[in-house]
Amino acid sequence: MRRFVFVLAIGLLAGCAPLQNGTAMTTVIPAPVARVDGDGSFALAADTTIGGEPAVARYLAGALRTATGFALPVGDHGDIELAIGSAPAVGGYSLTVTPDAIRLEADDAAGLFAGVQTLLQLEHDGTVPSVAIEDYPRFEYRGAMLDVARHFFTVEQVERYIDDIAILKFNYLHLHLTDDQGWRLAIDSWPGLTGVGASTQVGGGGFAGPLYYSKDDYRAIVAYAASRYITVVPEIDMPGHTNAAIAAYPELGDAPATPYEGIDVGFSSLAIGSETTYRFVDDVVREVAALTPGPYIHLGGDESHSTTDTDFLAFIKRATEIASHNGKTIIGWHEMGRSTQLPPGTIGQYWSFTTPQEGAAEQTLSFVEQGGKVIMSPADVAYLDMKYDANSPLGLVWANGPTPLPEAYEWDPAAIIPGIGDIQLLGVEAPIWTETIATTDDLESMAFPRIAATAEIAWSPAGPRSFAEFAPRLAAFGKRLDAAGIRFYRAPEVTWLD
Ligand code: TNX
Repeated sequence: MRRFVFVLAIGLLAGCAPLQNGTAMTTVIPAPVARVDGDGSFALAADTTIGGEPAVARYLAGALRTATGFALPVGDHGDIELAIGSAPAVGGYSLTVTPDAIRLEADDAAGLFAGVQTLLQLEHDGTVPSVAIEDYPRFEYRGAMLDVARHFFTVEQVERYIDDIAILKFNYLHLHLTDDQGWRLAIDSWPGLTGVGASTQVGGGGFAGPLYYSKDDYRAIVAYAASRYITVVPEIDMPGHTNAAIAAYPELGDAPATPYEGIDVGFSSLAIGSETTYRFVDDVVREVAALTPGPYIHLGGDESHSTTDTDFLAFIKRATEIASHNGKTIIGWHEMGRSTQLPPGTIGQYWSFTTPQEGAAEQTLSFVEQGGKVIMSPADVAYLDMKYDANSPLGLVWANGPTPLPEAYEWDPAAIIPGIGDIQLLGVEAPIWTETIATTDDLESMAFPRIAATAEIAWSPAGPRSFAEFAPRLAAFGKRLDAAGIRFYRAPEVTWLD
């Protein structure tokens, strides 16, 4: 413990020092808690061995093969040792690099995986600088959300995004699976949801295969995410954002609906007074819960502008009761906090601005008052589908205009709602809505580099944060994105390296 406090103190001092020439290339995003640089470096060679926890060791070998060309052997023990032992704190790891050996230690494989991401960012031209790092996350929940309803993304595309976010130590992928434009997950008891309900997307056709995941497809996504120590959070958005379901089953709505290819929100609602609706909720939630090894299921609840207040409250009470009987902790967008009858421990996801808009702070505090925690996704800084500037070819501007990169970095989730600090926060999430985003290139160039800013806010100790300090680290990170073939927007506030 004493050693750790010492290392921490030095690390914090080091964090304040200006970057030395050359050091910039081996900086890490998200910034670790404590780092002390040593002399010399570890040189990777064709006969360097990797040992310890086998799954993470194999992942590391694969990543180093891409980075260096060496196919390093993996065995019980190695020059690079991934040891299950103790961690400085939950979710964390310690990493020691000397010219002779690399040792990574954590209390589980997920912690080692986080440490491996640090190691991979330190590696440069086949060498890793001598260093001692002690690191752990500020927040337990570090999420990225992908909207596969407005535009569908295939299993392969989602797996690529999982790889993209894994390098930034995200550990949750929230999939927005249903919306007005499409229902994207097969539900055996209501097959029409992925018939008529998945017949289109924003802008209509232009897509060859089916616009939904079979259950096996979905299991493949969940398993792939797990191989990157990422837990999938499925979202079934209700009672609004349900045009696709109603188009498939008119009895679910008060009025008939047809498949929708536009980008308006707030025009659909499930029929609140009909028992069929609750049979539907029960069937869907049961089948989705059965596909979900993780603890959470997201029930939406946002922008239900076509549902009266009384109906909304009645629906949320019944739908959340049904869902909690399926053994999952519920997450809802902050409007769900209008209800004072939530199952205890329900998590609220805040999507208003860094200055809360009408009612949003109260609705979010309601989750805390009912024993739950909060995930922060302030739309004006954490929404990856906002334009970077007025000239961005993709993206929207409704959340207080474009979100330039520095704005995505210089905010603190514990400083938005009085009464919601680190203790009340489960974590931070960066959503990407896909009304204007249809391809992997679109997705990556909108997400990166802003998602690196959100990752640091979710993982690294609380600020003060300065974009001037972040920018050179991001420039170095840009080289890694180039090497990985990840498209990113060369934001003008950073001097990118050639
Ligand atoms: C608001 S924020 C939405 C989504 C849209 C998004 C576009 C929230 C919970 N709902 O339905 O896709 O804006 O940025």
